[in-house]
Amino acid sequence: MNFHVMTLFPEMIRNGLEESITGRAMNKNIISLNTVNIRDFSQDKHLHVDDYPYGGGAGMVMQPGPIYRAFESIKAQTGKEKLRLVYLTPQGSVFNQSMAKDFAKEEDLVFLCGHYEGVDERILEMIVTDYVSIGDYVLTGGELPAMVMIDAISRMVPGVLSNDVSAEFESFSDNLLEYPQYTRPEEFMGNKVPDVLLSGHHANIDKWRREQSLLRTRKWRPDLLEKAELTKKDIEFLDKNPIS
Ligand code: 4G1
Repeated sequence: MNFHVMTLFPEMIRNGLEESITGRAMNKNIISLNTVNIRDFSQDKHLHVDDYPYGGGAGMVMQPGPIYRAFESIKAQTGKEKLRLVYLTPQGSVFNQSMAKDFAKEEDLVFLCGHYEGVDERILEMIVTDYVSIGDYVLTGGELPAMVMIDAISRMVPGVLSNDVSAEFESFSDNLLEYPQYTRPEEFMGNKVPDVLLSGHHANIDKWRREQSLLRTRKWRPDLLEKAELTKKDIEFLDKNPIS
């Protein structure tokens, strides 16, 4: 899968994604990252890419020309006339795991990162196919949202995760929070690992983990529990264990 990112801060995107699992996936050529510096497409002698908003108001707005030409260069490079283009914006649909899976089906995916007060509306109407937000807070630019999306989408691309991790994940994309994890030592500063995990009794371990997931989801993310597919046993267990 090829990610293309139109940004004023290409280094930020590259530096963030070349580490860890996304970095390894790039080295293995399972994904690629093409950062396109919008400033390279300025035709201004001072390399400006922004100007004052018509109608007045605070701050600056990114101009349509450099973004248009940056996108044309990506179309030329891919040889594709139609490309899915995500504009990261607080006005977009809130990103989730099912969107990550859907975007992971694309061969090429283009991101446009805004800065200042945003981007001239006319170029958005011309090229954007998807308006996406990563949540409700104020940021300085769309770069971190693009990195968040690329990370989440990459791990849905076949070959990026090891087989056992992706199989494990599939069984947990079920709207429940994960159960607590423990590793060595068996006792840390007087705190022991739950006995059941040391028992070697796999049915009991699975049951305990399922119950922990149910309890945590009810306590911290009751909104998710409403979307989860609960068995009769799950419901019985929750009813027998009142909220702590
Ligand atoms: C009004 C948050 C403005 C921010 C209301 C999540 C935030 C892109 C995102 C802003 C951005 C709220 C995102 C705000 C984002 C132009 C450049 C927009 C940065 C910009 C709640 C600044 N998910 N924010 N405006 O943060 O790009 O994708």
